[in-house]
Amino acid sequence: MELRSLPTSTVLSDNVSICTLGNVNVIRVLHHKFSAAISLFGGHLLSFQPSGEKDILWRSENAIYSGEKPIRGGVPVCWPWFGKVQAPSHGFARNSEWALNEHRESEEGVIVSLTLKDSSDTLALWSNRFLAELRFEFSTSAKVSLIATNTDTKSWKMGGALHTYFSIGDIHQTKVSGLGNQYIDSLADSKLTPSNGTTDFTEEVDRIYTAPETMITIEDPAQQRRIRIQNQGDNAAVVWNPWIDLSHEMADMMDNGYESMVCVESTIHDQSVELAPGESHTLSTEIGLA
Ligand code: TA6
Repeated sequence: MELRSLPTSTVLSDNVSICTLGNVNVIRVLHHKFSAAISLFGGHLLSFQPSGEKDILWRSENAIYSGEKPIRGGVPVCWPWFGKVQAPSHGFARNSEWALNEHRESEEGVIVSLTLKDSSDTLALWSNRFLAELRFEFSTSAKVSLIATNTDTKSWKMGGALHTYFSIGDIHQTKVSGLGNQYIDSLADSKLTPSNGTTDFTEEVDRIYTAPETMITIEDPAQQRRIRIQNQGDNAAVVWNPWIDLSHEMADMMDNGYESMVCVESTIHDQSVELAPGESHTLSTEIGLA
């Protein structure tokens, strides 16, 4: 799906327009340094492509743009929890319609901000009042920040993840480093397992690295490139590749989809951030080519 060529429904400025993909409204940003696309459904970054490069983000060829199910690929926003803490899995933010708050542009890049507030729908799932902002800062790299504010009169706890799907040439040649010295193995009863900080991929991987370095690197020799990831406000980096069987099981994934993607996620696991009324927390990830 070529996002650059979607028909425009509304022009917002020289660089920013709105277009439609299936049932979702997409903010498309075309700038001389990059192009990007954000779905308002989920506040979901679908594409980030520095000029002259292939997309850094992976999207499933079978992704569903119904405006009901989370989109497979890009940067799903998992919030206010990560995983199956309660239903829906990975929180409601990725299933919610976000509002465009502002967009600003310059020679250097473009900033887009979206917001999501508590509503009767969210309160039925999670009884806390909040304001969440997603701030996208695009230039030659892309920084995604999720700023959560407690607008309630009581404290609440949150987790979450910026569940980034990276596009790689060949998973069999891919190596991720900077992951730190241990991980919780979600495929082995959450066993705490020592690590040398690097992993390659020969089977399904679903790991919560609890002491990642400030810079994580994906080596992608098949596309002759290296992706750099800098996360903040997290307490873990989740690394996930579904491999063969799970790719077959997922309706919105091609059978061979696992070969060209890897997730490296800026994560708050265990609902470990507690916010008092009026307090905010920022979880971010910055991605770019080395
Ligand atoms: O982040 C890894 C993970 O939690 C895996 O366990 C895997 O199931 C994946 O996310 C995708 O979850 P989803 O709900 O999007 O199918």
